[in-house]
Amino acid sequence: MESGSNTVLPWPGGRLDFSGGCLVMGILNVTPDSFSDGGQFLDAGRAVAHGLEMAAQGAALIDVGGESTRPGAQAVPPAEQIRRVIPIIGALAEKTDIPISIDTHHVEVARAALTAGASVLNDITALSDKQMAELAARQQVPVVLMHMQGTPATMQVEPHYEDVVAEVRDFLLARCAQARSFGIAPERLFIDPGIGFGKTLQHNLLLLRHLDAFVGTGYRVLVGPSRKAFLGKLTGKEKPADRVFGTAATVALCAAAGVSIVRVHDVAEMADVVKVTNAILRQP
Ligand code: HH2
Repeated sequence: MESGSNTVLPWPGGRLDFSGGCLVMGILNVTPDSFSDGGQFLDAGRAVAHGLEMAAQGAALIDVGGESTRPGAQAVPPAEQIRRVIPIIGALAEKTDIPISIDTHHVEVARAALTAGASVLNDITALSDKQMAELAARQQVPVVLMHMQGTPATMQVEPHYEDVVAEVRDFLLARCAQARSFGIAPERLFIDPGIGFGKTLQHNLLLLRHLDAFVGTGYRVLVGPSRKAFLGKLTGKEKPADRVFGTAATVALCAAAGVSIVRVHDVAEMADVVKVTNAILRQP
């Protein structure tokens, strides 16, 4: 399978240009309890301003979510997610041209978000709900398929794999095959190893060490290492906001490995990291 990772990806309602290398996705969590930016963007005005700020800082797309999926997080009903995210997606879609993705595994939320102006689905359950697959196929929008062992409530309780890289890759390939059977075009599929989702420190390191196993599938790859707990374990930085340099190391590695999108909180900083890494690898 060849997704044409060096090319432009157009779809109804959006377009991403991968010809310069890795792109940055800015995170906008409209939640009271996200592990890093919880409570910062519950106010709609602040959320929209932050989204526009990330666009100005070099984000190629913005990922809006209304439910924290940090370890131990409680599920948020779809109606509450809709109440949180839809006004923000609507306002952002009016004010910026960059694609907006919706971070949800609930089809009701995804449907409302696409109607409000989002045009990418980011599903941490990799289309476990077939209605989500039908929606993506019908609307011809790109979809991020992420791997998770367990659920956010339980995933960090003794995660276990025989061979984490092979198991995560095979899971994602199976979900891609399923997505294609619903009629989703392969170039619109992004695979994501799900850093921190049912993974120990060692599992996360192995996945990041072997990104070639994911890039080599031919599907475009998205990775979300930003400020996560494994970086705190390695650096001793307890506060997520202090993990920017740790994040930068992983982002440079992702860009060098051929990852198409990195999902990050610190857009200005990571846009520079990606720019320099892309230039070293690609400019004549
Ligand atoms: N990580 C988080 C949420 N959504 N989506 C994808 N595709 N990949 C990821 O790695 C990923 C994701 C968790 O990070 P964050 O949104 O910052 O925190 P929280 O879930 O607490 O809102």
